[in-house]
Amino acid sequence: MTDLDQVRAETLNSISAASDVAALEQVRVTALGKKGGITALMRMLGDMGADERRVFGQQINAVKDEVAAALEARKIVLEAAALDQRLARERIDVTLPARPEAQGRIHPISQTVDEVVAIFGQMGFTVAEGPDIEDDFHNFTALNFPPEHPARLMHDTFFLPEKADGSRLLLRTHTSPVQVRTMLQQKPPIRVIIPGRTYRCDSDMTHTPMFHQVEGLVIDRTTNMGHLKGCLIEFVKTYFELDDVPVRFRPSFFPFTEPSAEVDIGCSRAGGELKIGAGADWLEILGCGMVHPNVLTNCGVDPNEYQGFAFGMGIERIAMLKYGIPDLRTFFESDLRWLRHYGFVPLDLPTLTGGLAR
Ligand code: 2NL
Repeated sequence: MTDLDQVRAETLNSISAASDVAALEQVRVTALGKKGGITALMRMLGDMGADERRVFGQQINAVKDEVAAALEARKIVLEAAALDQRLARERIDVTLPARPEAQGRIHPISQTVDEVVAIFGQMGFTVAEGPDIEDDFHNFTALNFPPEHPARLMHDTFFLPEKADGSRLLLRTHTSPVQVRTMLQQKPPIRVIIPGRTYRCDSDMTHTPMFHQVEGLVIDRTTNMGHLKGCLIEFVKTYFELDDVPVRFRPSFFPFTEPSAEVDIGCSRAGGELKIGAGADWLEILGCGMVHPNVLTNCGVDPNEYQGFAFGMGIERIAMLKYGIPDLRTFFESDLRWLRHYGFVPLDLPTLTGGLAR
């Protein structure tokens, strides 16, 4: 047996014995690499005479081709085996039952915001957000609160320490400054709702220093009181999941709207139990009005071209009414037993087709 026969036989044996792609690569290097057996034989060609070199050269090339083909064939087999192993290892039985139900609960505030967003989203509103820390212009001045007007005091504002220039930032007392920012940034038509935290220095049975509001704003060339009424009546029916609920618009006052109204819905308090829907009594649920021309002007919107309506409501209040939560202060006590009782399952997202709350 010549050296070539021996290298050929050993290499082909090692190829069939290689148990994975890495071992196979090692075999290739041992035969064909710089210091490989076949490579060493090829170096001998240089010392041969022309006839001998031609014969040996052909033999060695044939062996190289044979080895290359064997390497390739073995590689395909080993790669397929490796893939099979990996598929077996990563196998997932998709028919297994889902994991046990999540223990966490969605807080009624988040749930209510999600429901309100779903309802107004369907009507074509987008959601906007803004900073909790505001300045006097966005929270008061732009909204037509006269300077030193008692309305500013009415809001029981939390102020931050005074700055060198005498001005002081504040915690927003309503979400309206976000509408101001929206009007300053976007051109009409505008349809936005703004859910968010608000702050007032007030704490008793029915007030917490931090609470939540959703406000809405619609601005277009011909937006009118009829649009406001239609939009809010539709909202109330969808939110309380009642086909027929009496709605009353009662004249009111806000510095930023003219005319202004408060919206009451029908209810019954017979037997000491509150039931929303037809009944002898009324329940106030939100405030609204046509945006005051001064506010439009302050926000860069020409009141001779555009008009709009706005509304605002307290999230805690509408959550308490819908879900029968009797005490406002329990919202922020972080009591897990309360959350297990009043909270919502994370995957039950509110949709108008699937049901708002389940
Ligand atoms: C309420 C009443 C309201 C608004 C909020 C608003 C915002 C801009 C211009 C005009 Cl930028 N109005 N917001 C209007 C009417 C009522 O809230 O009872 N909130 C809890």
